[in-house]
Amino acid sequence: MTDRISFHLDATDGKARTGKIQTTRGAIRTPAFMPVGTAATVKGMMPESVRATGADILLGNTYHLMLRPTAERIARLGGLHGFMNWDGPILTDSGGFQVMSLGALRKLDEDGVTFKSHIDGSKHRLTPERSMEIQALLGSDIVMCFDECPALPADRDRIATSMELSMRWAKRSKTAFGDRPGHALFGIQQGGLEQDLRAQSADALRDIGFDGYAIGGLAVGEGQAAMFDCLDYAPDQLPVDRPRYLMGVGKPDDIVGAVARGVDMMDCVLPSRSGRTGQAFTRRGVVNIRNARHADDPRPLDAECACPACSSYSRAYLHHVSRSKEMIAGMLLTWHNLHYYQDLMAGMRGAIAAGTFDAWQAVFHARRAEGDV
Ligand code: PRF
Ligand code: ZN
Repeated sequence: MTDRISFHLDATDGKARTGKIQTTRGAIRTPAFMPVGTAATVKGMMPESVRATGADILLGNTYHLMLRPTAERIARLGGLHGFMNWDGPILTDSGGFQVMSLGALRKLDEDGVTFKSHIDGSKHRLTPERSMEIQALLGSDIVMCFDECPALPADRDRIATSMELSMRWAKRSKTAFGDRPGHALFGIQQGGLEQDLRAQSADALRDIGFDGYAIGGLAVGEGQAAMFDCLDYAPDQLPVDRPRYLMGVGKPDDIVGAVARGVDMMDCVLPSRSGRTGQAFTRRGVVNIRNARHADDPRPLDAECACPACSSYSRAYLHHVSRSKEMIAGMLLTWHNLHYYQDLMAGMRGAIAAGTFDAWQAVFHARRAEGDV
């Protein structure tokens, strides 16, 4: 055990990498998928079940937790890990992105952003300093810089101005974070789809110096082809010896494409959110369990999946409880989806270590193309 978060690469295959991030609360095997536990819970899942899917780390949100139950209350109760009964590492997002997507009457200035809560309309303010304070109160293991991210498409001037502001906020985030042994601070690259702005952003972050580097500002409306074009160069602009985290991505094929381009960590609400609406991710693509064709189907959702939903229940049962909006439907489908995502990551880690990632990707795409039969 060390009091520093360290990153060790075990193998590379093309641009794809596999390794470990060592934290005081355990190792994170990379490429890693982080389930989203926005409000101190991965919706519908007990933390031990999330762990059983193969997750090494969870993501939490400054924005939601500062509004309810507040960071100060969580700190008084001993921190987020104990509060939510998850003893593994937690990464927290810094709030800026969620303010922009969820908050009302947002007002952005050089110092920070003022907004109204989506819960009760109350007025709040976030600055880089306050975001660092909240993430420290939560006890987050990996803290994210406070940044700003325009939705795409946006014009180049807007993207440049916003990126420059985010870089000034990155500097303030680093100063406010200070020196906290055992806790890591990640910078966030911005710059939209402009290669030179991404390079400027990467240089600015590297000059400040962070424990890891995120790629922000993608998966905000540009589509997969444009995102992949950006990922053809963006990871290469970041330090090779630090983890690279692609924020808020994505569908299984987005994740595979990102890993192939040199990304080490990802998070997305998709597997948990889709589970609650009857969507299942499988080796043969997306299955909508509410579709009438499953009503009499005694087969498991995915015969190759070892999760509880697939080992103990039929498609007919999952169809019935999902259509009936029973709580167990969201629980079982979320469990399956998170298990599938973690199997996907484990498969990629194994293939990268074996030097067979190209062949692995070919099988991944071929099986999806066969479809659910
Ligand atoms: N910044 C932060 N969080 C994020 C993003 C970002 O750009 C994204 C973009 N996909 C998701 N979450 N701080
Ligand atoms: Zn399953």
